[in-house]
Amino acid sequence: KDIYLNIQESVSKGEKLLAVLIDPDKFDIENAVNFVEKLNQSVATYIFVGGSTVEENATDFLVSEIKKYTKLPIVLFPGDVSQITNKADGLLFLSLISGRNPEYLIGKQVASISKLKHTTLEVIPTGYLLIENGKETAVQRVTETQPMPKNNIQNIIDTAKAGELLGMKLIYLEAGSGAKEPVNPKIISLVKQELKIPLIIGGGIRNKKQLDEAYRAGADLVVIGTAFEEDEAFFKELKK
Ligand code: 1GP
Repeated sequence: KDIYLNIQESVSKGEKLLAVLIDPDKFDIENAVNFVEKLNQSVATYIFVGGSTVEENATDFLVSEIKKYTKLPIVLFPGDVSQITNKADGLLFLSLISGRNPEYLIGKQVASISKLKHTTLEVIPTGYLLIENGKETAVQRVTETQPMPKNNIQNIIDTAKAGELLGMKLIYLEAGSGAKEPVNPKIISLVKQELKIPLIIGGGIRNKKQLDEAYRAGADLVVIGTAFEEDEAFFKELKK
């Protein structure tokens, strides 16, 4: 299991990475073969699985299904402890450092340990920052935290840097699933300049132009969910 090592290697070569996010709550399991087939043919390098509100056991079932059809690493991006399953390869061990809700800073993490102990998942400590995007998102609602105002860029930079200095291995700037606007390229580039660790960007990226903008600004890995959920033709736009 060397998901993190591979991310670091790609970053050092200047390669750009793409994760397709599958939300077990929205995914049509009947369509799994077809969806994963398209995913395999695309430029995607990772499959992330997670959501803000997912039914108990739905993640476990979904991961074992998609595992049958792909060799791509499956990384959990959990909204809750119940979404941890040993069937995946890795786990983003998230702390919502943009917010001040202790549950999502450290509470859920403590609660996950008894479950994590029984897995062989590669655990990747990740500083997670929710950035204002123009409308309320599920992350904001579920975690009861405010997104960071997008015009206070210094605060975003300092928060990301604090995450790095606390020992986190990845920083994830999140606009929220289905965001009106993705994280502004200017914010991406200023945060990237300050960081030594890889930078993930997600939320509201719906076309190739926005994807390329995020990469150009300094995103190492981009996460896209909604655009694939809404139209699988988006895979074609991103052909290998
Ligand atoms: C959400 O960053 C991810 O947590 C992806 O967002 O669904 O808007 O692509 P989208």
